[in-house]
Amino acid sequence: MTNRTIAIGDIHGCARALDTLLRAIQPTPADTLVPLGDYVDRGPESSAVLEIFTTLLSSCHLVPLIGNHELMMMQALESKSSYDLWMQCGGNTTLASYGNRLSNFPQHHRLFLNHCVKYYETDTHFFIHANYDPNLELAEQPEQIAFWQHILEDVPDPHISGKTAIVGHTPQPDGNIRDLGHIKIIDTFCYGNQWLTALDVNSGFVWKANNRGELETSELVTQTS
Ligand SMILES: [Mn+2]
Repeated sequence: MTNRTIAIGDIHGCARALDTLLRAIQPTPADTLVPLGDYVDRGPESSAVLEIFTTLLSSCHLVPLIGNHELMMMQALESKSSYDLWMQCGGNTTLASYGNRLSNFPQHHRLFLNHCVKYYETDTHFFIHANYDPNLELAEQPEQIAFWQHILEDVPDPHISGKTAIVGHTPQPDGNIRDLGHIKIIDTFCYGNQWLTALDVNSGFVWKANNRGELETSELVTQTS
């Protein structure tokens, strides 16, 4: 049995795509799964996505990252002004998936959100929701960059660790991974009728699923060494 490290891009309430992806991956206790954050908002089934992850905690090594949408949701559970911001950023769809009552938000989903971390790293890769400052240690990354800053024309240099960055957050409208060598952006715009992507970071194997239950597999070919 090989130990895989598999990153999963931004899900945004696309439970059917996530379910399709996991059926294909068939995670085992030897696998580390690193979903990159933004599990909720915009898509139709945020509640179902969190339910899938809470059950997955017992079947593999799951390291869920925090995205800006989890941040907004957790803050909305605490304060009215944050609640209004969340509603403007797609929180209304998440609320609808809980029957439009925040009081329906179950304790085990709250525990799952509290379990999410800012970043994760292996010997060769690091994982963070949005972006990074190449000159700062991972633990020192500012929130504004780590959770919010898109990667568009202005691409950060390789990180001081020398590790390859795996990020989400910046949706790729064509539904394909943006592979910049030292950075791989795997938010492939599932809620915009494109794909949800999973990447085995060591082998380059790619799974893509969508909300119609379709699945495609491929391999990243531009691995630089
Ligand atoms: Mn995001």
